Amino acid sequence: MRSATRTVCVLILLFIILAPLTTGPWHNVEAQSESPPLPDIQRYRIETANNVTTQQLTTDIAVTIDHIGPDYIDILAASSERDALLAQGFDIQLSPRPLIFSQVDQTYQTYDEMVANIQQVAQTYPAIVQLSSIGTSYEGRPLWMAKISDNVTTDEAEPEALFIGQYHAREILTVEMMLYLLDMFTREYDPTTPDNEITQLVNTREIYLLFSVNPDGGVHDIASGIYQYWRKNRQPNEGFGCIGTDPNRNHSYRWGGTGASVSPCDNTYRGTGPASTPEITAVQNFVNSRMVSGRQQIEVAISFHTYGELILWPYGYQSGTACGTPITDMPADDLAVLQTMGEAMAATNGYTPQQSCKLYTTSGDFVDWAYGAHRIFAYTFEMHPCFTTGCPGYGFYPPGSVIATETARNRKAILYLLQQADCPYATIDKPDRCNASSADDEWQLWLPIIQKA
Ligand code: 3K0
Ligand code: CA
Ligand code: CA
Ligand code: ZN
Repeated sequence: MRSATRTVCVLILLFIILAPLTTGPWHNVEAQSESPPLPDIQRYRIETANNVTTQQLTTDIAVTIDHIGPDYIDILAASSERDALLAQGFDIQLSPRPLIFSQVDQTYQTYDEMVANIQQVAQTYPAIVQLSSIGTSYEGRPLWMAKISDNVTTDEAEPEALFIGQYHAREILTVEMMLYLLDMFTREYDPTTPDNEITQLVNTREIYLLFSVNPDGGVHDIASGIYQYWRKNRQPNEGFGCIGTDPNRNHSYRWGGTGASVSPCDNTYRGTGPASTPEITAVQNFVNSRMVSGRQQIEVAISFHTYGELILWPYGYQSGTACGTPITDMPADDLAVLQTMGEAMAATNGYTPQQSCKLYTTSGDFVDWAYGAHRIFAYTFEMHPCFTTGCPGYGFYPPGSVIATETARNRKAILYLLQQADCPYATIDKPDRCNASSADDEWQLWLPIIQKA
C-alpha cells in the first residue's frame, strides 16, 4: 500500500473479497471446503488519455489503485465498484494481467515447497545450517528459522544478524528472497577458501533466516488458485466477521500509536494488544532470547516486504513534520548509523533510502520494536517493483521471471550490512563506541556486542 487512501480502500475491498463469485471464468477451480471463497475482485485498466485522475477514481468510489502506468491506471475493484465507475462514464477494460496463481507464478514456492526446500538444504549442509521453529502460527504452522554459521550448534561470540520474510502474506517475493539467502550462504560456502566473502561471513557471524512470519496468510492467499491480495495473519477477530491482524502493526514498542488501525476489518489492524498474535509473540520471544548477559546479540536486521524499492529505517511512529527530528528514544549517533548504512545499501541496489515515517506513519512495526526495544539496527526493505510512473504494473505479484534478478539485486546490500555488524558505529567514524565496556549512560547498556576476535 502506498498511500493512506489505498489503505482505506483496502478495508472496503476486504469485505468484498469475501463474497463468492457466482459467474465468471473461475469455475474450473475446484472448490474445497477449507478454501476461501473466490474473490469478486479483478484488475481493471482505465486509459488516462482523457485526463482521468486517481483523485476522481478514489473520491466517490473507493477502489484501490494498483498501478499508475504512463497512459493508464490499473485499479483493483469488485464488480459493484466496476459497475459504479461504468455508470459514471469511465471507460474500463479488464487489465491484461491475470490474478491467477496457478496460471502465472508456479515458480514461486508454496509454504510446503519452501519447507521441503529448507529441510533438504539443512540436511545437505549440517555443518553450517541448523533448522528450528521459533513457534507456531495461529493455524499451527511452524515458523521455520535457519541459523547459519560455522560451529553452528555452538553459541559463539560472533555478531548476529536476523533476516525475515513474509510479514505480509501477499508479498511473495520476500519468501524467494529468504530462499535466495539460504542458497547463497550454503552453496557458496567453502571452508577451504576462508577469504571468500561468503565463507568469511559465515565463519564470523551468526545469521538467522526466518523464512515466513505469516505462513497462514501466505497459504490462504493462494489456496483457491486466485490471489486473494491477503496481507494480515489468519487469526479470527472475536465479534467480527473479518479475519486477521497486521503482524507489522502488532509489535510491542509503542503499540497502539498512530499509523495502525483499531478496526479489526482494516488491513493495518493492530490486534487486541501488544504481540497479541502468536507469530509476533514468537518473533519477540526469539529476539528477546538473544539477550545474553545483558547484551542483545543481534546487531542488524532486515524485514523484507514488497513493494516500492525502498530501504526504510526506524522510527516509523513519528508523524508529520516530527518525522526525522531528534527524539529522546534514539540518540543522534544511532540515527546517523541507520542513515549511513541505509544509504550505503541503497547505493548497491538502487532502492530509495529514507526513514520509515517519511513513507507514512506506522506504529508497532518490526523495525521500531527491534530498534526501540533492542537497539538493533533494523531495516525494512520494500522490494521490487517500484511504484512510480513507468514501473511495471504487477504490484505484489510479479511474474516468476523476475525472482532471480530481484533477489540477487539485494546481495551486495546484505553482505555490506553483515560486514558492518561487528561495529556499526565504525560507519560514522566512531568505532570507540563499539568498545565501551561500562554502562556510563543508559544508551551504552544497549550498545551492540563487541566481537572479541
Ligand atoms: O517499516 C515500515 O515503514 C513498514 C512499511 C510496510 C508496512 O508495514 O506498512 N509497507 S507495506 O505494507 O507496503 N509492505
Ligand atoms: Ca560460528
Ligand atoms: Ca552468539
Ligand atoms: Zn509489507
